[in-house]
This record gives sequence, structure tokens and C-alpha cells, in this order.
Amino acid sequence: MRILVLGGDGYLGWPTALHLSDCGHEVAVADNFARRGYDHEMGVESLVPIEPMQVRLDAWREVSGKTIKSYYGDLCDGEFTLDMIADFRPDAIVHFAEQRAAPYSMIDRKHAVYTQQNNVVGNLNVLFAIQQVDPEIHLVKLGTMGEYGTPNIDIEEGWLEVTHNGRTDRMLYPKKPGSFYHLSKVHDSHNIEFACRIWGLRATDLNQGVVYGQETPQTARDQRLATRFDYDAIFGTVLNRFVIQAVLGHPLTVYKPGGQTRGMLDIRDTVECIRLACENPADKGEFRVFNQMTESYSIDQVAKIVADNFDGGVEIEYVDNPRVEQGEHYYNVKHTGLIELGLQPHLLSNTLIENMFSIADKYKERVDLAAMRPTVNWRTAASPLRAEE
Ligand code: NAD
Ligand code: USQ
Repeated sequence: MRILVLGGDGYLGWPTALHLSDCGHEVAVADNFARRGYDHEMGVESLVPIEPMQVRLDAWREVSGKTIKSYYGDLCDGEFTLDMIADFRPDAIVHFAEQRAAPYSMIDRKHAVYTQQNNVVGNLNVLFAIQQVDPEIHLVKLGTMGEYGTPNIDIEEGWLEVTHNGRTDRMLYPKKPGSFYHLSKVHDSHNIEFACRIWGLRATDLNQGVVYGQETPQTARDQRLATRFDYDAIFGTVLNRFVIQAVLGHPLTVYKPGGQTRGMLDIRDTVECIRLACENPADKGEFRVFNQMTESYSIDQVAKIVADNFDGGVEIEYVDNPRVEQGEHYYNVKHTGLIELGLQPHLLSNTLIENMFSIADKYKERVDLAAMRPTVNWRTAASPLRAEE
């Protein structure tokens, strides 16, 4: 298949492009390098050094003999997006290219507006380009488990059968997101479902949980193929942060009360889920939703798993929660769609955690300690960055 990976320079987009290329697909990546720009804005860097795109592509050609084409541009530029899709003529488009940090979207008005504009407008441009170039193209879009929030009923895969006053219909599952970022994904889902219903597009919305890990079999083949590893309080995700905190001898920062529960998955499962979704497209006119997670854990449990597996003392610190989120709640998620397509999950095993400890240990000198503590508060939507506007 010809597969275009939007956001192909990111934490997940790059290893996904390599995995798809390794599996024999003709792959192109696209990115505007906004993520590298947020690093400059925040004054932090990926824990693991990453190479510029051209070096990455040359290294992949060297180790695999395969070529990945690259496009540089912003999805919010509708002409660029249309021309790129018309030029590459993909069978599937994997769309990772959004601002993805909840705390970044909650810094202040400017960051909230940027996040929603970037994500919603970019996604709309992709939908219009597919409709114009070839409505047969399958859109595989990264959504998030955080679209659902933590409702007091079972979470289905995207759709819910509702009976009301004696009548029944199949409706989009109600959403209760927890940040302006998570809200942008809800808006995307509605726009995609509309495009499927009105134009007959085919799309898969992958509501992904929190990803952990840094290595895939392909990125491990050469240091130049490494993907990023964010640990700071804005872009670092929880398990990745706890691993680096343990290695530094710092307490693991559980935001109170710690009972908040999230769906999670290994980065090696992310790339495989994307392959499965691409190779088994949604039907014409179908808005298909999969919940892309393999296990759920409370943050307390995540901290305990990291502490138990670390060879050395680890403290757990209960920090005042900078977010507004339910601390104790029901959480029961249906996630059978990808398993039915053949996913064989890597469950949170000691092996992976040990591998993450050794990666973190190798680069611990690069950590900016000041970036570890949370600074963005949901309640005030203001931060020290405001002064720099
Ligand atoms: P990332 O920030 O590392 O990668 C996103 C990439 O998209 C970056 O390289 C960025 O430069 C690019 N990009 C952003 N806006 C763009 C635009 N307008 N035009 C072109 N390129 C643009 O993020 P990630 O962790 O790889 O996440 C990828 C996707 O998966 C996101 O959509 C995110 O919401 C979703 N997701 C991530 C996680 C996770 O734990 N990392 C979990 C669930 C869902
Ligand atoms: N948390 C802590 N301590 C920390 C960091 C986080 O207790 O040091 C808690 C948070 O309060 C939250 C949970 O851990 O309850 C998850 O936080 P996170 O920063 O790991 O993840 P989140 O903000 O939800 O966002 C990440 C990705 C995002 C993706 C989402 C999937 O950045 O792109 O959409 O995971 S989900 O959580 O399913 O919505």
C-alpha cells in the first residue's frame, strides 16, 4: 500500500513510518516540525537525542535499503495539504500531526486557541483534500481515550445504542474531555464522522490511551533512527516521566489522589495497531472507532510498578493535582476491535521497564531538572509563560 504518515517527525509518527516501511509499504512522511519548535519555546529537549529528518531518512535507506519520501509543510495550509495528497496519491493517510499535550493547551488563551486551530483546521484540510483527490483514501486518525473522560458507565468503541422514550438509535458515544487539547480531538471526531456520512469517506478514529516506551525493533537498528523521549511536565507522559524520575533518584510525582485511571499501551503496539488499521480499511462511508489501549491502570498502580521494578530506592510523592480530573471513578473500556484484527499486545512487563531504565540512565545528564515539576494549572489557565507573550 501507499501510506502517507502526517506528523512523521513525532514521537509516534517516526517509528510508525519505519514499521510500515519495514512491512513493505511505500511510505511518505509529512511534518512542519512544530514539535521541535515547542522544545525551543519551552527550553527543553527530548531526553534521547534525535536527528534532523534528512539524517533519519538517509540512515533508514542505509540500514534497510528502503526509501521514505518526505514533505515539509503545515496542514493548516490547505493548498499544501491538497497538493501533497494529490502528488503522493496514498491508499491510506495516517494522521498524527496535531499539538498533543494537554498541559500545553491549558497554559493560557494563546496556547488553547493555537491547539484547537492547529488541530481542527489541519484535520479539516485533510478531509477536504481526500474528498477532492480521491474519496477512496482511508483516513486513519489518531484520537484519544481522553475524549470519553471517565463516565460512570462502560466505554464502548465510539458508538452507543441509546433507547430514549421507547425509541432506539446508534449515536456517537457522549464525550467528557479533560483539556482544550482533548476537546480538539472531540471536534475532529465529529468532523470526520460528518465527512463519512455526507461524502462517503472511509475513516478509522483510533482513540489511543497513554503511550509508554521509546524503542521499536526498527528504531533500535541505528542510533540515528531513535525517536524522541519527552520527560518534562508538559510533554512527558506519565510512565515515561516516572522512569526518568526513578533513575534520577527523584520521587515519582503522583498527582493527587492517584486513583485516576487511564488506558495505556506500549509504543510497539501503537505502530502495529496503525498497520492493522491501514491493512484492514473501514468500509466506504464508515466512521469506524477503535479504542487503542491494551491495559488500564490507576496512576498509583503505575507508580508502584515503576518503583517495584527499579533496582534502588524510589519514593512516591503525592503532589497537589494541577489538573481538574476525577480521582476515584468507574473505568471499564471495551477494546476488542484491534485484537479482533490480530493485535498481540505487549503487556507492561519487567523486560520493557528495564529497557526504559537503561535508556533513561544513558541520557540522564541531559535532563533539565527545572522542567520536571508541573507549572500549568487547569484552574487558572495562566502560567509564567504569559509574561513572555
Ligand atoms: P508529537 O508531538 O511527538 O508528534 C506530532 C507531530 O506532528 C510533530 O512532529 C509535529 O511537528 C507535527 N505537527 C503538528 N502540527 C502540525 C501541522 N499543523 N502540520 C504538520 N505537522 C504538524 O506527538 P505524538 O506523541 O507522536 O502523538 C501523535 C498523535 O497521537 C497525536 O495526534 C496525539 O494526539 C496522539 N496520541 C498520542 C499519545 C501519546 O501518549 N503520545 C496518546 C494518545 C494519542
Ligand atoms: N500524571 C501524574 N503525574 C505526572 C504526570 C501525569 O499523576 O507526573 C497523571 C495525570 O494527572 C493524568 C495521567 O497521569 O491523570 C495521564 O497524564 P499524561 O500526561 O501521561 O497523559 P495525558 O495528559 O492524558 O496525555 C497523553 C498524551 C496525549 C494523549 C493522552 C491519551 O500526551 O496526546 O491523547 O495521553 S489519554 O490519557 O487516554 O487521553
